[in-house]
Amino acid sequence: MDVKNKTISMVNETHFERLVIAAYRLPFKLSKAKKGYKAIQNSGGLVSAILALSENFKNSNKALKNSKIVWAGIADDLPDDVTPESFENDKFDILPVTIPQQVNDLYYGGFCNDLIWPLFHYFPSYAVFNSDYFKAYEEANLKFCEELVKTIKPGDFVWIHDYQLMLLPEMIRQRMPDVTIGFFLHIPFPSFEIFRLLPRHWRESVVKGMLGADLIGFHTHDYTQHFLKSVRRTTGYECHQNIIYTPNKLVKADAFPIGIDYDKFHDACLKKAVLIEKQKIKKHLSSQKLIFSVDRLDYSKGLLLKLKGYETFLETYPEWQSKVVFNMVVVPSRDSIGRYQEMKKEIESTVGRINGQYSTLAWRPIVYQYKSLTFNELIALYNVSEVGLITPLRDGMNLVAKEYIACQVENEGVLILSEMAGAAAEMNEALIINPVDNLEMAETIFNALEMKSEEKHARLERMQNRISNYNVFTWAFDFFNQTYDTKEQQNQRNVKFINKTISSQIVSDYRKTGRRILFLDYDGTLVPFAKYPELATVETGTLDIIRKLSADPKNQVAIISGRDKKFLEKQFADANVSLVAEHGYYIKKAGGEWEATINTDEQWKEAVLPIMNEYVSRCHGTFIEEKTGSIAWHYRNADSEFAELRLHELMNNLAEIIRYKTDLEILEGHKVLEVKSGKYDKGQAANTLMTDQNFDFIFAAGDDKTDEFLFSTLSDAACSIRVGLSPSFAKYNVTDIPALLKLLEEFTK
Ligand code: GDG
Repeated sequence: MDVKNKTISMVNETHFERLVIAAYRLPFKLSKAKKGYKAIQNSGGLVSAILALSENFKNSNKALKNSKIVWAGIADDLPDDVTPESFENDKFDILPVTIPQQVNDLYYGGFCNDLIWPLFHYFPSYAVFNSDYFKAYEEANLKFCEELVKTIKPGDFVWIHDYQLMLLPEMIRQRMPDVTIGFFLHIPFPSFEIFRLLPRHWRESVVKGMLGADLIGFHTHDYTQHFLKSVRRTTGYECHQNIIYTPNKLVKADAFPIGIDYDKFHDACLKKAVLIEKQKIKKHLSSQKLIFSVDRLDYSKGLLLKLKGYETFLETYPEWQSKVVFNMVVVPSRDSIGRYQEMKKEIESTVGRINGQYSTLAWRPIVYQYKSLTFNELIALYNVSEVGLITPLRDGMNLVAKEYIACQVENEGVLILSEMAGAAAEMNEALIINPVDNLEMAETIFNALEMKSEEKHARLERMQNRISNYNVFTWAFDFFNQTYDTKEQQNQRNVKFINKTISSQIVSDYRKTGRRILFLDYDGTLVPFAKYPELATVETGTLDIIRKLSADPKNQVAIISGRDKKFLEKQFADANVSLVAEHGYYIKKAGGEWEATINTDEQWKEAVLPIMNEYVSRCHGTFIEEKTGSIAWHYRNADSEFAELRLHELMNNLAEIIRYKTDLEILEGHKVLEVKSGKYDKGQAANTLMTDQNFDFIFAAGDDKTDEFLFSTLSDAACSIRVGLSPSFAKYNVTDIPALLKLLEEFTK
């Protein structure tokens, strides 16, 4: 079984009933038909992957048999009399999205191409910031959303593509919370330093928009990491490895380097029409070697730098003059726009200058073409050229690099590839260069031309193996599969989420029982976090619930916190509750006095305090809270990324200090690092409060790692709840504080 069929047979095991694609442009050309219009799909990689997959889904999946793939997008030159029904295509249901010209100019021409494109390709000085752009971007995404929600059904897989639709996942999610959504970004996701140039509201909307998806795909690990960092910095959501814990669900971000339809390119080299094209090219070349490049006209492609590198090569290695031809194809794009027009002029004058300087009667060093090639011409050029010169300044992936490798049927080509292309992450065996370094480019062209066949073969074979294995089908399959894996993870987590049935069960258990104890953590559980700890005071409504619970003679309520005695006493002055302060160092039974659970020698503080103080000066916005049995370093108000870095350093430093003081431990809470004696914790405090008593209902709620001591100490019969999405020993999770308070309020009714 070939790779394509193997992949497809794996895909058959996935479970969706219909595929709905949304991408800015519809990959169809319209031609007048008897009734309405015939829509002919273009031959791009994505379309062929989707087509091949859908053909095979249909053979094995009953639901898919009668369903066509839906493709939503904007149609170029849409005639006025066109309606969705008038598109004829036997494989796709086409959903044309229409956006008024004026809005589209601001949306596509403006926000997408004058802002996101330059910014995400590291050309911030080309980025245009215009508030009308963002409004149009929202409007256009909404237009897509409105069209799509009319069509989307449960069981559909919605796959949204690229930077033109970054708000769409969340817009659909708002209207259809359970639908499966994947989002794939085809361009780079830049480092946070670049991303943060977007106005705050725009960048928050972009990040939250993308997080509406279940899975977010990028071409490389680096782009994924950049995105995760931007999520942390713009939203503060917790991220562990590639999982982002948003308030409602977990979302996965990962690298899926897009592949090509390898066989299509490889096999095309042997087709008759391509052989004819090859003959034509060879006739012009005599014995000269051919260097080839094809790029869309764009500043991200580094076209002038490529010419500079080639010129340096001619200058440095004069022995190669007359023996090599560089065929530079530039595909027309956006050339009605000033910047592109200028770039084109500059390229053409540079080509003219180099040709003027080096040409002879019999030889022209550069054959420049400003046009699109036919597929057969492209394949022939890939196949015939000794060197593929692919040197973008920035590129999400660059499929040309992969296609060039696939077309090396005789294994005689060498790929020179910019390290700034996403493809470089997968293609180590190419000759990797920095496109701004013209000396390196010149030397690399020389090395490529001089390379021995064995080395060429060895390099090509490795790349061909990789690219033929992880092709466009495997890529799409991997994406679908990972999305369902993520859904599975969400579901597993949902099992722990308290839904109506579970909540009624807990309330009914509560009501049936007569000796109950309730352990409630304070910060992040009963009270939201504030900028400074003293500002996080308990609200009247919450206090009412606690009072009512503690007034019930069947209940013992214990507030179990890392806070100090004084603070807790003040917050719960008139409630009949037990208090546990400093994670269990002090316990005060309801109506009783404070008691210390241990006697610690506090000399250790002398060693720890100066280190923590040092980190207060080294990390702006952090502060120290000193308690009887512990010292805490709070970093909630510091720059989160920087604080994370300092946190690890501080932990290492502290670990050194307390290595010989085995009774001390380092405790990580919510944006706080605490050093305390390891002889007590919330779990032990809870046990103390339950000593010699039999409870038939044990309840515990908390929100951070310190509460895990409590959860893990309780018996299986206990009902424990972690506030938030983080993994936990607790039996259940609730999304947030209001959800917990709602349950506690139910107890009081
Ligand atoms: C985005 C990202 C990422 C080019 N000239 C001709 C021609 N082509 C075909 C090539 C190739 C495609 O166009 C260009 O490849 P890119 O990789 O640049 O793809 P884009 O869609 O433009 O760009 C990019 C990609 O998405 C995929 O995720 O790699 O980084 O910017 O397939 O063969 N085809 C023909 N004549 C030409 O003159 N027939």
